[in-house]
Amino acid sequence: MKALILNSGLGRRMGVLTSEHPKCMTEISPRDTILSRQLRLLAQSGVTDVVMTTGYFDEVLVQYCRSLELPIHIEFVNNPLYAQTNYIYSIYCAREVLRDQDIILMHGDMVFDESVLDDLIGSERSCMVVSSVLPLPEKDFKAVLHNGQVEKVGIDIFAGAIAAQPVYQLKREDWNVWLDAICAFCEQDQTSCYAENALNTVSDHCKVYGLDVGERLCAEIDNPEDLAVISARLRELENRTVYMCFSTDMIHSGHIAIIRKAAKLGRLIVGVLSDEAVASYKRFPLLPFEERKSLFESINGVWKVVEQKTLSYAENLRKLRPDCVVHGDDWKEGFQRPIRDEVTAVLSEYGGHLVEYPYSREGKYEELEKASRAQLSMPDFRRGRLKKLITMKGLVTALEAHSGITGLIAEKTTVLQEGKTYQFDAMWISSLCDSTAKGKPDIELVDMTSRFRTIDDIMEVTTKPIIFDGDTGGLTEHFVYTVRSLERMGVSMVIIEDKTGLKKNSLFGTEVVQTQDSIENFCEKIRAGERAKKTGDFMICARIESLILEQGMEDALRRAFAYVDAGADAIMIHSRKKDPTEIFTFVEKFRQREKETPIVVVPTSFNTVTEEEFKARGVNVVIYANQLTRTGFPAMQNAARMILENHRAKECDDICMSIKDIITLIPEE
Ligand code: SPV
Ligand code: MG
Repeated sequence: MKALILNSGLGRRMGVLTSEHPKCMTEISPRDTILSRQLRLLAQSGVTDVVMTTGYFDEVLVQYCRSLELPIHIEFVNNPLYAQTNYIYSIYCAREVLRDQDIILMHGDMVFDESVLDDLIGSERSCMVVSSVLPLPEKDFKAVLHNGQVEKVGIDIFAGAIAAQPVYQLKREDWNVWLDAICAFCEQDQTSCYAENALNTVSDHCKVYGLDVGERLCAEIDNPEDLAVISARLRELENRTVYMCFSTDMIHSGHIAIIRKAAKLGRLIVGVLSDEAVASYKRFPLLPFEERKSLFESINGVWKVVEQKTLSYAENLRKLRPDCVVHGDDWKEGFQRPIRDEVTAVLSEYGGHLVEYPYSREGKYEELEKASRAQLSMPDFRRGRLKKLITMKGLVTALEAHSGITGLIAEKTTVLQEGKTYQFDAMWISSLCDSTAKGKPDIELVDMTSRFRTIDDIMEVTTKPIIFDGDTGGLTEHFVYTVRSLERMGVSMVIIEDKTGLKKNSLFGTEVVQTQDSIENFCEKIRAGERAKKTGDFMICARIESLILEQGMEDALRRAFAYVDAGADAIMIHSRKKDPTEIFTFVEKFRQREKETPIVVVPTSFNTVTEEEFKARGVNVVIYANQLTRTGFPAMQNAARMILENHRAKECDDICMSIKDIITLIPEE
């Protein structure tokens, strides 16, 4: 595709402004003349072949074009009769280099928005810029359309006409028809009319359609008043800001394409979601915030990068007041809908607007996303994430999982509330639930090999960090092997409780005989475990049973500090009271001396306390230890009973998942 720019004319109405150079060299902004802007935009749109007709100050014009050093090839064609003829004759002079081409035709005094040029170039059929919203100009071009097709163009036609601009995209076959008509006109000495006069004689065969650009900028500069108006309009355009938000850590061609489009609307500010927001929204980011920020900073067209701390755009929009927000149209439905509604509401507070482009989820993106999920599930990636999440969020939550399917539930369940998404951060492999699933009591009867098998089943289908219930840790000599195995598998934390002998579940409390280990013994076990560790990522958490075994607060605190001194990476305080007071007291007293070591709680009994309150008090990990087991098995018992009672399965159908749902629950790779 070639561009034809008509620059032969005298530009008389510009007065002194054209006393030393042609009109197209008039400055319209600190960085551009009319011509440099046209050429720059053409080059950016990939049109690098230009035919330029010259006449008035032709030498000056040629020198000027060279000085611009744009990646464009320009063929200059002089119209020696420029003072006596109109541009129809300039085109005639250039006919040999114009025939049999798709052409972008524009007058040398046209200034237009970049998006107008994009639409023009992107048009599948020949077209001319028109505007159905602008008033009819007194002296300039107007067009009459029939079924969208241009029937007639001229300056004197008013009836049934709309405003038009001499900017065209012409497909080769249409252009050849028009060019032949131009040649016929010139060969009959009709050289002082418009080229459009020739077009009007062949509009039946030269099918040019109106490209309605509405209010977008596309105007010619004829006189100093036009210049003032258009320069002001450009200043406004160039100061416009556009906002987009990204959560991705993988930039692909789809992102680049939408960034390019957005950058054409103004100076593009990219909001990069904080690590915490990404982790709560989809998955743990492969690249930390700073790296994702640099990625966007290095993309051409991005003016500025800022942090967006939540899924909600409101804070950044109120601060930055961008003229528009750009997004794919996929968020009109689904869980992002409330976020979109909020964006629309905030934009309307100050007159900003939303621009949405059709969104198509690329297969390539799905592939990349799958690959990063696979990476997140690898032991080295998974292991370190619990520590990072604790640092990032202050408080993390873990849900019990005892099989592949319960692992998937912990992995995939998300809830959207008031523009925020919530999901569990980690999984807890409970000794109680693992044993229960195997029909065994929670007395360290299920051996480590079997427990590791459970971990493996879960790891195979999930990516989230794992906290393993290590019971008492067994003999110190055995515990060191457990630590190494868990660490190698990619588990993030093992929690061992300070009991010894035949362990029973803590929720029995003192109803059964349970023996607490001595501080010395347990500290030695912690030290041995710490020595066995190979990475700084893996955490050993010491669980204090003093409150369960009614040994009092002093004992609990003494043990907690001793365990921290022995090297424990975290401590867990347990209680079976409904009233959370003793937990709160412990946390408060522990935090008075120990600011950093993470505190873990399992609020099965004291379950009225919210995560927010735990966080405010200084707790770092909340484990929901057995809720999937306690809800799943009663449902099964109920179904079994119903079948027995009715001697058939029909009655329990209503409480069953459909066969289709169960088959599609787990998609195949
Ligand atoms: C488990 O889930 O196995 C635990 C927590 O150890 S508790 O059952 O509360 O002791
Ligand atoms: Mg347990």
